[in-house]
Amino acid sequence: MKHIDSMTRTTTHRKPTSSAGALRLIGVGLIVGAIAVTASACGGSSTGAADAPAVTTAAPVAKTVNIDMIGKIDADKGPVGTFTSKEHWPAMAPGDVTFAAGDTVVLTIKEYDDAPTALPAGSPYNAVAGGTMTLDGAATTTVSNENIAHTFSIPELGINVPLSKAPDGGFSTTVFTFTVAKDKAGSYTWRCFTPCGGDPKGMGGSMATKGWMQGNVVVS
Ligand SMILES: [Cu+2]
Repeated sequence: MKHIDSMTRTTTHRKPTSSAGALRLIGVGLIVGAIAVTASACGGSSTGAADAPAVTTAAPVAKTVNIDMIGKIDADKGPVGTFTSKEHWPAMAPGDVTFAAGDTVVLTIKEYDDAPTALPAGSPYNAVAGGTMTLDGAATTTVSNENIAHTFSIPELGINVPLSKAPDGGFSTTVFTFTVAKDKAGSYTWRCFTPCGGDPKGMGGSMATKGWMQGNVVVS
């Protein structure tokens, strides 16, 4: 309304040369006022009419996606339902995960494996990468070799989630929050980098088998 007032004042405060001229100037003032009201109805910006199509075709608002995984153990101990019953074959379930690029993904992993598996000295996989992480509710940026059991890693996306061993008879809870850029949609493989598999180097068996210590990641 302030805009209209200033327009009207500027127009009607001119000194008319005749009564007919005064009426004409007031009429112009009303037309200018009407145009100002129209512009305000489009959002009030100076380019309201030009902006309108862009607003109606804007991309959908990114959503938050929750994904839950369980880190299973290979021996017959711990809570029922978390065993793989295959010696040296720990697993993460479900093996495959799907989410959309641009979404905020909250990945919650309950790790039941209570045995640490150290990474080689100097490994980058002790450190959190590609998002933020809490371990049992506390902000965490790295997990030491004394505590690390597995990792959930997607190297192509710069994502690494070091998973802490479970307390005796329980589980650790890791919550990792991340967003994959829109131009990174595609198919990837997540894998574990601790040498937790069955061969002498710890990289065989479950480590080399999808659905166990690796799986598919589909970013739509
Ligand atoms: Cu592992």
